[in-house]
Amino acid sequence: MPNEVEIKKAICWFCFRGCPVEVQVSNENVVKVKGDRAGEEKGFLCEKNVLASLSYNDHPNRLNYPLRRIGERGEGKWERISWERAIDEVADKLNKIRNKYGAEAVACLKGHGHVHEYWAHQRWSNLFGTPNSFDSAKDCFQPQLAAEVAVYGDTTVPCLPRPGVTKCMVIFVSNPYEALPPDWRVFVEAKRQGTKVIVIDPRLTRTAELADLWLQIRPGTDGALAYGMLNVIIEEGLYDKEFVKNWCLGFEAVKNFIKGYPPARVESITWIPREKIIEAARIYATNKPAVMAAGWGVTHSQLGRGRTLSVNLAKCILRAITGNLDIPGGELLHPKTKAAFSQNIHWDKLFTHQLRKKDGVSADKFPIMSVKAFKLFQEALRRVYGENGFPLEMAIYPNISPFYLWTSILEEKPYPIKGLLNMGMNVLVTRTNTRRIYQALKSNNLELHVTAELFMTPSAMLSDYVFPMCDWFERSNFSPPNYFSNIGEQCVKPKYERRSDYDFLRELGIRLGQEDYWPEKVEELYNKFLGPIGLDFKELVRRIRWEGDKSLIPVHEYKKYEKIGFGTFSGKVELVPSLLKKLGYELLPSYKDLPQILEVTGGEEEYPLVLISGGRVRTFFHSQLREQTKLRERRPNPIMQIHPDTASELGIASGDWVYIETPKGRIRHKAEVTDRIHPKVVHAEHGWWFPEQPGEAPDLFGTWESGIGVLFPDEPEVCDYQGGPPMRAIQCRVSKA
Ligand SMILES: Nc1nc2c(c(=O)[nH]1)N[C@H]1C(S)=C(S)[C@@H](COP(=O)(O)OP(=O)(O)OC[C@H]3O[C@@H](n4cnc5c(=O)[nH]c(N)nc54)[C@H](O)[C@@H]3O)O[C@H]1N2
Ligand SMILES: Nc1nc2c(c(=O)[nH]1)N[C@H]1C(S)=C(S)[C@@H](COP(=O)(O)OP(=O)(O)OC[C@H]3O[C@@H](n4cnc5c(=O)[nH]c(N)nc54)[C@H](O)[C@@H]3O)O[C@H]1N2
Ligand code: SF4
Ligand SMILES: [Mo]
Repeated sequence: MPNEVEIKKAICWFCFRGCPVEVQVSNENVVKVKGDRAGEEKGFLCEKNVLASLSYNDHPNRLNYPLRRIGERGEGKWERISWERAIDEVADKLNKIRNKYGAEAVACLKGHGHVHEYWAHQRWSNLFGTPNSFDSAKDCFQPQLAAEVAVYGDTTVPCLPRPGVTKCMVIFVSNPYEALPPDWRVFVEAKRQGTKVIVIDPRLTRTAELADLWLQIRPGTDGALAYGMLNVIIEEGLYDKEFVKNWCLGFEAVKNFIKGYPPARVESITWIPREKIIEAARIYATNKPAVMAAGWGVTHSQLGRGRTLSVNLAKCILRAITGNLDIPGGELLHPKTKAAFSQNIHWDKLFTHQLRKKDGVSADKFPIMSVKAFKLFQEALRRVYGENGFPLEMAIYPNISPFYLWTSILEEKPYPIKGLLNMGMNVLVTRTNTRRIYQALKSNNLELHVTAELFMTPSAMLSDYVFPMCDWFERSNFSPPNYFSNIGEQCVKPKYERRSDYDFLRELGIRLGQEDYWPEKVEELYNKFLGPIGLDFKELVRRIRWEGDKSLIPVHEYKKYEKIGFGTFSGKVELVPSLLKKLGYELLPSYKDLPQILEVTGGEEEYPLVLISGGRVRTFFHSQLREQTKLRERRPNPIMQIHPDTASELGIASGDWVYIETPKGRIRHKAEVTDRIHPKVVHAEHGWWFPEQPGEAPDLFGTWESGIGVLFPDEPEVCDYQGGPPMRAIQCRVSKA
């Protein structure tokens, strides 16, 4: 007799976009996955889902039981132990570290693989008492959000164009065709309905093909371009004078500063012809409403504190002075949810314990990550949003600079870090300066390294304990503050001995004195936080997913600032934000920090090409999915793109293996010779490791062979203003392998 098929309404988490899906389940097995046509994605699924859904949940490489290391760290010798025992041992060791060195001697890593429960990890580290957490958000949206919150006390990112309404979109450092597959059609439709498109990218991507104006920029100079656009807009009087007069502070300072960035100078910095800079500025300023869509890579594409701050602030200034803030078809300020529980679910007022204790290891070097900054932000936002009304954790929660994390392990300065709890961050592959990370993870100074993972990754290989985690089929989904779109049901029971991140953290937490904070079922917590809107989780799933009830989605209220002001100290848009000034940042930084940076990244004579990395491909999500055969068949090898002129000078043809080299190391990729890239720039994919290769150290599944992190620096000089390292725009040299 055939088994009955049940349908579950879940959320795909093969990437952080979280598309709604209908999963057919039979006998606790996933038998079919379809896009949910009721969602705004209209049933769209990308190739990750289509080609990996059925092979994922019971893939032979999945981790199924807790493991304890028996050989040397990295030797690949493990024994299976029971959950009880593994958790008891880990809790005991964490406790010993806390008693001996203080809670801050344990650092928590939070990867991008499990965004739906990221709040639980933050909750755990707050309760344990450590300010040392390192989250993947640091590399992408966090620095932008922090700048926005400092300038207008709110965030717009990520804004999509509104077809038929938005007249212009500027895409800085982004390729939504690959990175946001379900939203791509919105970009295409907007263009069809007349939105002018400006794309800034050293590569002619699918997104750049859509452009009316494509600016082939020199990597790492987007801030200078934005300054140049400001120069034209202000000199030609194309800004929104009413808005500037009524709502902006600091305009005169910007106006004076920006005189130093005329198009001719900006051309020499950015390689973009001055006419195009002028044209871009005019198109943007005169086609309102306009959005700067997507673009998370903008920070890690620039080198150093000054440049990262300038690009993020200049984008905020452009949005504001052109009067595009919070108008229909423009830059929507963060859509507010009815119940402002987002911050509560993370902090639950617990962080206040931590506020009285030690700062994170990099807080004095990158003051925006300090407790002082947290308090300042809270103070500025309080007037507009109330006590806990703003999801501040998105923008600035304490997040340490990885350089100081690794050196705190290796050199015990500014104080020792002795334990690492890694929840799904494949550090060895997705971070920079792999050699330093490897040394830190191998070091005897590190007394405990625990990893919670779905697969035995290169990073998990260097752990003392590995815990097997659930995938998205095996748990429910709820992602504040987007609970209207990202809510989904559990489809199957966890297989083998896998558990959800929540259950793992809970088990560990209750052994460490956190028993009051982790109810048995995660849904109980959801219900608690949903209280203010008078619904529970089951009801919410039913109403939103099964009944398509849109009435719960708050209607956006435009220009609310006219009633309550902006969430800054002054209540105005602070073009030169007082908050960052109070933290000692140089505002409106100029483009002067290059020589100091070159010491770390290598000079142009020895390393003549500019390396960019990590442009997204639809097939993979960062370091994930390399074990999925059908996806791997589409992209079996790491690819480096190079221009035909440059390739022929170097004797390189498409399909050749090539070495890419920087002062930090050498890796090899396969060449793709293409005129879609600037002749002085090469682009290499990120996230590569080879699950089919030997995993024991030092091989670590081919980490050293093709992992892009081997090439990139992590030193504070090149880090962004929050302490995150660059992942693009360094010098390199290329040769045939
Ligand atoms: N050179 C270069 N490097 C980059 C970038 C770049 O552009 N260029 N981009 C950077 C950016 S923006 C980001 S966000 C980072 C992402 O870097 P990471 O956060 O490391 O991201 P992933 O490789 O997606 O995921 C890490 C691990 O999470 C595991 N995982 C998946 N689901 C779960 C779960 O539910 N629970 C747990 N515990 N684990 C899970 C996966 O198996 C995977 O091994 O990479 C950065 N690295
Ligand atoms: N399929 C897939 N989708 C993803 C991800 C994934 O791993 N796979 N990761 C997700 C995550 S965490 C993030 S943060 C987003 C990021 O996604 P996006 O915001 O789209 O950004 P990226 O894909 O990082 O980079 C986009 C473009 O920036 C260009 N670029 C490189 N350096 C520079 C520079 O200095 N200046 C300019 N102007 N352009 C430059 C590259 O050529 C590339 O085409 O994607 C998300 N979506
Ligand atoms: S874009 Fe693809 S991988 Fe990402 S959530 Fe949607 S279907 Fe899943
Ligand atoms: Mo990211």
